[in-house]
Amino acid sequence: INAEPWWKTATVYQIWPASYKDSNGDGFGDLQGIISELDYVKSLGVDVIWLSPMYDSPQDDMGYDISNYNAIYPKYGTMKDMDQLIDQVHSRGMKLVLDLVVNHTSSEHEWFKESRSSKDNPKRNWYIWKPPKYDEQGNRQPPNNWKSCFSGSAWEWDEHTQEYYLRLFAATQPDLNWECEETREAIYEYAMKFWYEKGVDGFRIDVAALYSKVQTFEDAPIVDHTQKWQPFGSLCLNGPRIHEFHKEMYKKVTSHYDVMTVGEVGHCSREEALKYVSASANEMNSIFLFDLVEVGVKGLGRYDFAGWNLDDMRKAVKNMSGFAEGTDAWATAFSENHDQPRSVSRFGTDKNPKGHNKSAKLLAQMLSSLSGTLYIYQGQEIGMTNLPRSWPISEYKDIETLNYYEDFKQRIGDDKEKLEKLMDVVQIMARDHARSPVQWDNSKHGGFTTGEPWMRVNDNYPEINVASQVNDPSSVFSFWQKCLKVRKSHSETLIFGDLKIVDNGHEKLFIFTKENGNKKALVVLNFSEETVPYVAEEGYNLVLTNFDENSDSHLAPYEARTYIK
Ligand code: ISL
Repeated sequence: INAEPWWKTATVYQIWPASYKDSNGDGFGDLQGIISELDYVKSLGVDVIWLSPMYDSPQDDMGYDISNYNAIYPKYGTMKDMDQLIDQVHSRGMKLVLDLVVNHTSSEHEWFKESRSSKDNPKRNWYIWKPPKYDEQGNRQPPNNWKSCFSGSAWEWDEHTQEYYLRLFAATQPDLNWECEETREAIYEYAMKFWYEKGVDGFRIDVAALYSKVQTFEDAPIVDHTQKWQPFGSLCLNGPRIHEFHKEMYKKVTSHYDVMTVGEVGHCSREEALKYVSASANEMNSIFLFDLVEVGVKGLGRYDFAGWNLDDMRKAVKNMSGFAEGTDAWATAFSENHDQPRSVSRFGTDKNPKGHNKSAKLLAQMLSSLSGTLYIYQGQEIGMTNLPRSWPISEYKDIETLNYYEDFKQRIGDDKEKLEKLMDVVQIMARDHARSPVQWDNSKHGGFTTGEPWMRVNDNYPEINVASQVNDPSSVFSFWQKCLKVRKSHSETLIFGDLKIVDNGHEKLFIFTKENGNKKALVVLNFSEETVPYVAEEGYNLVLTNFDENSDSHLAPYEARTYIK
């Protein structure tokens, strides 16, 4: 029998612990809060939960700065709570996947504390240390011009030992040195096997393409002439030993367990992507590519956002859904996560209740028709939206946004108009849009906490919340339930089919087929707020739509239909 592994047809639901549900009134989400909502999660119809970092951490990057892989952040709970969570997820027939963050640790991790203590400490080589350079004026400079993903130089000066350490993200997120075998062994042991032995079912692998740095540590080419620090590009991304490292991780750890791995890879050619995820490569089961979440991003970073059109969407969907076609690799489908704004605000509308309801459903219908393992991010199932434009920068909490804002201010000065323009883009693209607390009901703070929430709840919680949707057959939530059922019952086309775009570049309609043998699905999406003429093809059965009635001659605004033959 050619049985497919369980993770291929699975739908994964991502939980970001700080903002899911607070059980003890301290204003932070926690593990007991998650446990209390497992029946809700199960009722959506998902198979797997991916839990973002719940490890001990100073939380400079919301847990992606880990100070101990084998302990729980106290505000989230204890190891006992974690064991209970694993158990409770399993007893409901679901699986639990954790986040594996091993490109870097927190600077509070014991490994780094030792490493920074002296140049001859045995763990010195576990991180990436380099002596300074000096410019013509004799001023101390970092070893090269690499820019941090969170603005500024990627190197941090350490007074104590008079060297710089590399940190591609925050100053408190030193990069581990994957060149050192002992470091890799420790990662496998503490960050991975420890959790597999506890029964977790896989990992989402953070920045999985960044571990191998080009060892010359040379300057990156200048692509942005207005700035001193330059994107590190291929000097860190998909580096020389990256596939060797992933093969080793697979051989030494992953292959010994019945688990799934999904690597955050982001940007690369199809050829490069297949190296990570072709089954015969024995590296990772699947990867996240950023085509869809970066629709409209035209420059070097997310704030170089230029708006989007349906052509951008078509191209992204084709790249994402189709990248594994005809190979032994596997795709993923997602439009949100904890680093991305809310998709209904970006690709649909949050401006009026009807448009919001219909466009959130249209996006659900599109996403659940794409190939690969499907991912839903907390709150997406009720159509949670971006934060209001009226919120000032002081409501934003994310280090990436705040550093960018400060850096921008330093470069352009306190120019009010330009800062307002930046806020226009922040309101579309910031990571914090995904990070505001889940809106459970219409009580104070959306029922997220009985205390003061660590981050303000979106003002629209009285209108958009779980309680008002779970028993309403016309809600976004109920529609997601339907989508997931239809996806499973037509998996041969929707999950496994090859995607072909058939709309001939229509300005408002996005139409594609998913084909597998003699089975064919036809997905018709009106991405506009207008009525558009459309006559359905003969010989198909309608299996899913976001309207109660469908016309023979046109599609209503944001109408979506899936036909099967
Ligand atoms: O969101 C980004 C900045 O605009 C991305 O570049 C992001 O930093 C990148 O996708 C890596 O993300 C992952 O690693 C980061 C962490 O902050 C993100 O939350 C995580 O998903 C560092 O661990």
